[in-house]
Amino acid sequence: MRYFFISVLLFFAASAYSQQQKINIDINSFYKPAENPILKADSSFTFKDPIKNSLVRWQKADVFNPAAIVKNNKVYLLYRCEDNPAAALGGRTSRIGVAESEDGLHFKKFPSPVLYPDNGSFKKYDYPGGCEDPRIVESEDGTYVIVYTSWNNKIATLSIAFSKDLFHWQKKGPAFAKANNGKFLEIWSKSGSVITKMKNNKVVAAKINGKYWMYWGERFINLAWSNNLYDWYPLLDKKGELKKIVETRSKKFDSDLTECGPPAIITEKGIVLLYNGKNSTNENADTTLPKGTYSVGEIIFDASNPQKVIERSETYFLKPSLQHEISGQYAAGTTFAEGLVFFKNKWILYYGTADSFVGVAIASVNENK
Ligand SMILES: *[C@@H]1O[C@H](CO)[C@@H](O)[C@H](O)[C@H]1NC(C)=O
Ligand SMILES: CC(=O)N[C@H]1CO[C@H](CO)[C@@H](O)[C@@H]1O
Repeated sequence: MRYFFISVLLFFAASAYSQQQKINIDINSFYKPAENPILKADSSFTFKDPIKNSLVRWQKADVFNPAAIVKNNKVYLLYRCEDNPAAALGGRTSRIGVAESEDGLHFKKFPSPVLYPDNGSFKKYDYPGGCEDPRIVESEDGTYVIVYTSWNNKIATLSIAFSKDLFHWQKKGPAFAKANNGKFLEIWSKSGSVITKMKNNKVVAAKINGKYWMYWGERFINLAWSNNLYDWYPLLDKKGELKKIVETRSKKFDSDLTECGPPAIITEKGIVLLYNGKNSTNENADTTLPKGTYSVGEIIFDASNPQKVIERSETYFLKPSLQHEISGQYAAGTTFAEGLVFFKNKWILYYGTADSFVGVAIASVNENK
């Protein structure tokens, strides 16, 4: 009897939540807890590289730029790891590892990487540079989708992988392989932020007007659509060029780049995209930030028209301030957001710091708003 009542209550709580979908993110309430940084490099982790056929210390150099997702009431990070501290930039391979947490702050790492360059048809895209900068979403049928950068030390290629369990990944190849007869296969592509929604208290990929959508890009923000979450088609302007949905702004934190952050999410205000603005390194820069700094801002798009900007933050809400955020592999200072979860009634934002560590910021949800 008691069990029955509890089940009914849970059922009503869950169904009310899915219908209302009343979620909001108050970007100005994010703070950095004392646990920072939450992941560090570790040279004790080894793995037999299938291409070199030898043991590598796959996270000896740096760990950063994490994707984040909630599964079975735990937070999982899929984070980028670089292997060789001695190698200059370009001489390292990135692989993606998994870490698990009960509280969103203290993580246990799993021993082997789960996404990495291997022999086979995708090696030409991701070797020797590796698999970088993942973002992750779940589809309504429970498939996990990673959007990541394949890096062959020549060109960055936005790529897709699927998994049912977060550990075994099937590479699907370049996101734009089929679009316009392969025209966008040769271009520099990065940073895909698939639009999601909250359903039954879970964040899942959303369809708008019958299609999935993804903001992507580094220099400016473009949009792409898909029917299956792996073949993506970029939006084009009248000239047939990539359509610029959002561009950089002179004298602001995003004067050099507007690079997509974690998966976008539909809230009461519209589609919220958190993005990484890079300050210019010339006279165009925001003078309140060091040259080349990466900080995080917000854009809100119309929930029924993902091309239409409703609101854009004038300045950053998160910037490098802690010692490990302003010194490291990328010394200009970086808080580079890629993972956002709703967990135990808080928004938790995971970011890379100076291409060296994983950091975290938390925003509590005000129930009375
Ligand atoms: C992958 O290819 C390399 C070089 O061709 C070879 O040495 C290695 O044994 C291959 N690895 C596997 C697992 O087949
Ligand atoms: C605080 C700071 O260093 N701001 C710099 C931002 O970038 C511009 C352009 O490089 C510099 O002039 C500012 O000094």
